[in-house]
Amino acid sequence: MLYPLQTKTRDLIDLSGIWKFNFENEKEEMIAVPGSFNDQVVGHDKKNYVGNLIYQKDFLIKEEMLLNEIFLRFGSVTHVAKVYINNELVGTHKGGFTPFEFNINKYVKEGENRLKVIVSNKLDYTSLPVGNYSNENGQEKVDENFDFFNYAGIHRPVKLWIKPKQHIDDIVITYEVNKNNAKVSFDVKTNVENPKLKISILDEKNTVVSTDGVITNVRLWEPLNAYLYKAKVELLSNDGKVIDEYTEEFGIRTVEVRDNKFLINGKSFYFKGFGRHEDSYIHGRGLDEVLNVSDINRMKWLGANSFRTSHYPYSEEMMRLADREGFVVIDETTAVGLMANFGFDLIGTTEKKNTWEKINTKEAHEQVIRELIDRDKNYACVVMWSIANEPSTAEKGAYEYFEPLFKLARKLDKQKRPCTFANIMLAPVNKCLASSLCDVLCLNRYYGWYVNLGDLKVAREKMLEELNLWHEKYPNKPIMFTEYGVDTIAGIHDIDEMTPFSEEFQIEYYKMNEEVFDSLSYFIGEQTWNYADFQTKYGLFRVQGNKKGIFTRERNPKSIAKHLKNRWTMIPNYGYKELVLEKK
Ligand code: BDP
Repeated sequence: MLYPLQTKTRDLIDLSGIWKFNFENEKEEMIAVPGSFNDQVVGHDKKNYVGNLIYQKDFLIKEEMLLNEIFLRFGSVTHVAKVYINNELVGTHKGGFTPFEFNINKYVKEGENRLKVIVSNKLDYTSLPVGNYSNENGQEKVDENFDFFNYAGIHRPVKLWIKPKQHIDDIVITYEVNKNNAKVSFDVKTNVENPKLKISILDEKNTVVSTDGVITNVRLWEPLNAYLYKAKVELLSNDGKVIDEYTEEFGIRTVEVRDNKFLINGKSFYFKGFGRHEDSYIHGRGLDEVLNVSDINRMKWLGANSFRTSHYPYSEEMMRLADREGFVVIDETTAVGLMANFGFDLIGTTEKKNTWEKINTKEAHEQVIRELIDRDKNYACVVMWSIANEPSTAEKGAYEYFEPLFKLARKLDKQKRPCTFANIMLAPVNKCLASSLCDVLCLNRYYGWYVNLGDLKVAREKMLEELNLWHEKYPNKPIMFTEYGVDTIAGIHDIDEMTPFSEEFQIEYYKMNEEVFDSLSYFIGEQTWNYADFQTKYGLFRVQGNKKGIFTRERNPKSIAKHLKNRWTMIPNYGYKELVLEKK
């Protein structure tokens, strides 16, 4: 799916701003779009409302617009959107984190038109993420089956995208790199039979470097040193006139998993970075480009080179920033909460929960894989797909659930990126039934926090023991941590550095983890949990949310930031393991 841009042949109208808003059968108020509704309204009941949210906005259609195809495009609506124009149903979309668009020519008239979006924030055992839904005497509730607040609303921009009648629908980019040269292939989809196309590749100075897909002396996209070419695609009429034009930026890099290594451009890459959330004060999960830019800059300041889009596809705007800045991204679907009766403490029991009989998320899961790959397929920054976060893979049925989903992702991604999922501590090597499907073993581990709290010595031994068992079973699969961390309340200090929640303990915990990472040749990356503190549902383990951030929710650094900065600025993107093990 193409990102909405204005081009010589296309217009774009942004409907962001103040919309009319009401909870079903309640009085109208104002709401800003994009943004979560929850922290724009005031009061516990409103913030936690479950049901239908009604958004309305008037927009203008000019006569000449009707000569073209008018698309109404949503960056995302969380979680279900029913879209009406002038009271007629235009379409429905389920899934709160991927874009969708409808052709609306049939529904609009010249002049004023009324757009209405009925948004549902309901989650249950058929949706992703998974929620525990209840309805007692008309009182609807969603208890999140995951550890972040169920922010909802129109989270990303809404745009009218005016395209020519005959137009380009999509561009799929693949390439082969051979020494200094690359051969790029374009699969261009249009709504025209036997389209006449002209494709040129331009460099960053806008010089045409190729008209046949071959780039000599190719400049590769490198971590934190991105280079983006432009594919200018023109759809021509029989007499050679340009009917439609779209320019897609793209980087060229190779990705391969081989012999315990994650190779980018043939060199062994070390991931340093974060699991993050799209989360901030007031905006909730709504697109905030100021926040995105400042987060990218803070991550760079720390020496990070990567992040995982935990636990849902991030905005297209963030993906484009990452692509431009050279951030390496593990791109995750919305599949979180795939464990019946999820609790906060992770200690849980391995008692039979029958997750794979109880949940019914297959359809939603296939859809999000399709939509995510369709949206992000051309980004060089995306180096791996994460099919899920912490699913209950120790339970019978997990392999059967995941095998077809991995197959689907591998079939859909023409760039053939590696695939993984983030493994939960409750599914260690001798219990996890789905890890064989992964190209890289991504582990979320909390030794010294959820287990062995306050005894980092034992925690270290247990962690090392577990990692070595994974390596024994899968000697060729590289291993990384996609989560590790401890809740830390900024400003709490203690001379006893083993005191949980203190800034001192957070540092000790990280040091212990790092010593283990640095001793293992097959260990290829560290992504902390979390980049910043974030909002969750209420819980005895949560003090106004999850406090495992390296930064506070306001984006101020905790003491650990300095420690990480010192470490990460010394770790090169490539060849770290060779370097650190040689030193020993
Ligand atoms: C893992 C989850 C993550 C949580 C984290 C935690 O993947 O969403 O926020 O642990 O407990 O279970 O902090």
